[in-house]
Amino acid sequence: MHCNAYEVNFDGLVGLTHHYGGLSWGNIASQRHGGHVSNPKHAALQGIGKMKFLADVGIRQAVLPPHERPNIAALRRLGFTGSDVQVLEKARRKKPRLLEACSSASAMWAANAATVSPSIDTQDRRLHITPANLIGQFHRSLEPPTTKMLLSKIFCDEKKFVVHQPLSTVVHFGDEGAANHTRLCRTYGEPGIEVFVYGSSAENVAARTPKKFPARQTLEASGAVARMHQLLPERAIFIQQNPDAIDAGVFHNDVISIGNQNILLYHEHAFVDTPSAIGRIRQVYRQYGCDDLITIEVRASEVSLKDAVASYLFNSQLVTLPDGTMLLICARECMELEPSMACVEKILDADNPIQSAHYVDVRQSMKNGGGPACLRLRVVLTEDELAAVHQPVLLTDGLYHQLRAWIEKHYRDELRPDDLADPKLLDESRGALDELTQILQLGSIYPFQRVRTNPPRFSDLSFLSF
Ligand code: SUG
Repeated sequence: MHCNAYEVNFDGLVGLTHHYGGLSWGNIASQRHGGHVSNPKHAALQGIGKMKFLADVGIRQAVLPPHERPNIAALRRLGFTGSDVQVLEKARRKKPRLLEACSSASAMWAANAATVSPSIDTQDRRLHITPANLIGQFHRSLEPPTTKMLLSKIFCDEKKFVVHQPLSTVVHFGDEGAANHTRLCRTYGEPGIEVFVYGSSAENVAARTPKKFPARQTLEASGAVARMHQLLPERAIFIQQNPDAIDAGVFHNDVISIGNQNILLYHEHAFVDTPSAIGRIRQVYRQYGCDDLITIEVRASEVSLKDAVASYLFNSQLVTLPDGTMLLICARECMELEPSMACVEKILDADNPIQSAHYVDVRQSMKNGGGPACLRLRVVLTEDELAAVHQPVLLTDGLYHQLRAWIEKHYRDELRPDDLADPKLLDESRGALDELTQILQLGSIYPFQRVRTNPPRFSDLSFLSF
């Protein structure tokens, strides 16, 4: 069984309120940079710069729009009342941390938006998408309803795509999406095996768990996603992440391992009992992938867990170029840390399909713990499926230039946590998103647009509550 298929990268466009809230416990970069001044314009330009690079090397690329922030509706649900401006001002005075959380641009990290199984892997031969519930962190738990709505718009052909509801919003089913999921296959169009990596199990309390930082993904969530996606049970593997790695700041598996087609690159301390985990993956891959998996293990003596987290080496994007060779797209930080740089050189020198590396500047995102791979959701699509996707979100040269101009026009180049209550920021944000929905031809999707068709001004909305 084989068909022509592509991996399309859907990147989250950085939102206008991108800031450093220090919101993610267990994410070392986020903690370290909390309170720093951010540059949303730079962040958004770095993001689309990366997208353009991928498109230019021949990889299909698409865009996911930001969510509406500050999230006034969420602040209202927390008891802040009055006009929108009053809600912002009260939150700033009484609970500035909540204002920061409700203003986070965290939807940019699209690897956490959902888990995706291509149609060739599923029993009903439709592509399945489960938006992640992201219940581990309050600011991220605000994302799923908008994510579900956006994905349903983009993947709207129900004969080809299924966009599920996120899992129940309880700790038992903590789900962080594709950041803890890797698909291995010979070519994208052939059936693959899907590897789910979890941090803890709600039902197996005897299993070792991290001592310091939270495990965000549960085995129960991964199992439910695999069932919802109608994967053949023998082709879905569940592996426990090493609790010590989580305690070292590896809050998602994509910070410590990466797979693409028939390659798995991972750190020696990525999993609980890494040799037997890799043995299982190899065995299932051999049984169903008709081939041998190429595994590249990076020893702690080469790159320590600390350096892996600092450089985000394993959060590089590993992509297949049109000529069949693979390219590693690393964060600039890898160049700045000798062990990570040496490791990339060693991988390039060795006998494997990874033949080139490229370093991208996504520093604004990195300072919140989001590397190149965090910013994208991989979706394997056949020709027919690609044609059924909402076309205006696919990145063309024209769209790239339009988005650049849109960013230059609307984004601030400096943002402090205190600015989040600025009524002008709310206005700027809504005006920009309104224009973006026109560029991407998405219709009226944001709460503020359901009130009226023209971009509303905060002063006009002061009598309303969402
Ligand atoms: O969930 N950072 C995100 C980073 C997500 C990275 N994604 C992947 N590894 N796939 C998180 O911790 C920080 C926001 C702040 O502190 O302002 C934040 O949410």
